[in-house]
Amino acid sequence: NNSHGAVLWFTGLSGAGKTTTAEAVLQKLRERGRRAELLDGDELRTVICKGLGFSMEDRFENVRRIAYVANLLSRNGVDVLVSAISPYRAMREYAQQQIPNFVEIYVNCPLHVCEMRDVKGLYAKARSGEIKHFTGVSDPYEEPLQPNIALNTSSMPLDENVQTVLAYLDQMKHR
Ligand code: GGZ
Repeated sequence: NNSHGAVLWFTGLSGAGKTTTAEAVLQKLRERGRRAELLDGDELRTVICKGLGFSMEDRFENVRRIAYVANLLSRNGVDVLVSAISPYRAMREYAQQQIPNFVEIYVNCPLHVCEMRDVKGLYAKARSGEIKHFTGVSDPYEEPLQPNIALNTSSMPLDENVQTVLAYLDQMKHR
């Protein structure tokens, strides 16, 4: 459908750079005059996903709500950038099935690099056991097997990753 926006679904570990990359792409899209919105898992957990935890069930519910909103926006021509760990393949497949123009973007970054960055100090808390079920430490992350785009934030600069995403969007049909 020509009037649909794309849904760029950024998946990866905490601290891998999903939100940073998505924000940079968002800015570029807006500069190009596109209507675009970012749905950030961490942020939505303070509003429409408030009260959800990190069990498998709650993570699925989180993704289900995000996919629902992404769908509403994208069918109205808005490009949607989603930043959520979305650690299970099944939940990403669910989102893909719900959403036309779904683009899976694997924001890859080795665990030890995420852990070294530890921007919010969450990995330290996960290692000490203060936070349980922490993705990559004490909870699973199922890597995408066939992502539409694979980025690496430890070996590639932000600018280059942004260009990779924009180039992919440019070659998408029906946009
Ligand atoms: C993973 C956690 C956890 C646990 C709190 N596991 O990097 P952040 O801090 O800013 O973003 C992470 C966010 C994860 O929310 P998502 O909505 O993206 O997750 S999911 O898609 O799995 O539903 C992280 C923080 O919350 N955080 N506890 N146990 N990340």
